Amino acid sequence: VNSKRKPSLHHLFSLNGKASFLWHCRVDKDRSAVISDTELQQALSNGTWTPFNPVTVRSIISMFDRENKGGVNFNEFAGVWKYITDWQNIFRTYDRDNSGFIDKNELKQALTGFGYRLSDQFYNTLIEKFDRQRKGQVAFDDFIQCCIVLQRLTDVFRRYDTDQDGWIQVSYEQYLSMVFNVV
Ligand SMILES: [Ca+2]
Ligand SMILES: [Ca+2]
Ligand SMILES: [Ca+2]
Repeated sequence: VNSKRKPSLHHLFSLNGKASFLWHCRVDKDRSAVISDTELQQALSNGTWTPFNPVTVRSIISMFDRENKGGVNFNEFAGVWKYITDWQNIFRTYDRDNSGFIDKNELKQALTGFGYRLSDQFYNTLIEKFDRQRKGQVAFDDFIQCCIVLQRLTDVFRRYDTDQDGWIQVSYEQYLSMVFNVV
């Protein structure tokens, strides 16, 4: 019934000029001047009634948390907000049928648009890995997570694939270093 609900920031931030006020009142619930994972998670919607993927929340917070304080301050939060809004626009662009989910074909179009060249079979693997709700397609939060992980893994691979032919040969310890860069 609610599959048509669109991902949103719960309309917290529709008024730019009021962002600071709203930030203090609505997102930073404990008034600590730092937005924690839990506080951000509560401010976000994935378009379904399930809680926003905590792994995605952690990925985003750690991306903007420059001092490793386990959350983001007001300035950093502006970056978080823009990042999520950008993803929201991307998600809406590729959710062609407006279903509130990205299915395999939509994912293929999105990732191809980002420059990835992946086989049809690998898209099944991606959906299987990131479809937290077991619907055969991915919600907003899982879509972001899929793209973040794919980009991290690709970046590490590229560092080793110096001739850019899509093949690498790595030793055991190089392999461990590659994995440590991602996990
Ligand atoms: Ca707080
Ligand atoms: Ca869709
Ligand atoms: Ca190579």
